[in-house]
Amino acid sequence: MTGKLTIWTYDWVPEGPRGFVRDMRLRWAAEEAELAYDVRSVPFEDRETNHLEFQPFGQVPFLMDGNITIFESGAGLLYLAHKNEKLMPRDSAGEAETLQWVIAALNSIEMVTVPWWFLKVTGHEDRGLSGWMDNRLAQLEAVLKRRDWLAAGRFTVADLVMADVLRVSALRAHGTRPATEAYVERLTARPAFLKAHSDQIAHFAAADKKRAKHN
Ligand SMILES: N[C@@H](CCC(=O)N[C@@H](CS)C(=O)NCC(=O)O)C(=O)O
Repeated sequence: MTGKLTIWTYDWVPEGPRGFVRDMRLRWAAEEAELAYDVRSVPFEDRETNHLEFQPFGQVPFLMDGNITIFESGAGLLYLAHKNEKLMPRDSAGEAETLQWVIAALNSIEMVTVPWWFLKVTGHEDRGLSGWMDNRLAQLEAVLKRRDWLAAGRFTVADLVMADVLRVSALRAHGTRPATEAYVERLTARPAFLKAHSDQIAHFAAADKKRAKHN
């Protein structure tokens, strides 16, 4: 499919998650690959029921490309990676490396960092999660000590999603991992990240203004 992509996010979110809502991943990838896109919104209120035909968990983001709709930010990233070589190399070895690190970011790192963060903010008992997470992050630190990029010796969508998982402030403040910190800093200094980030902040700031007018 060609033509303009549509990245869907919420029409508004509270201050806390701004800059971290996962449409960031799709915006960032589209910016890196110079793919044309629009951003559209579903209401944050009643999110659990109001767009289940596109995202069965009532979450964002999801992506539309012509008559194709795809949910899960990781799936959206891989879909975009197939459109543009800047996000994933075209040789089989490079593609395999990219795929494995995208899944590792989501299924080995984020699967522990998100619950860890959630227990921390809700004040619930850790139940050993910190030890599990610290071990994973130390293993990743050892990898990042040896190389600048996760896959294929170059920037790929695997770095994009891994950096997005790792850039959460509470995580960066927890422990000392110099190679990981340098990696996150380097990735989040990329112009495509900065553009995606400021666009997301502007999207929710515009929503504040609209709300203020209506109240
Ligand atoms: N695994 C999903 C997670 C999506 C997700 O957690 N989205 C958040 C925003 S970043 C959301 O919609 N939260 C509202 C909710 O869960 O009700 C993905 O990566 O797309």
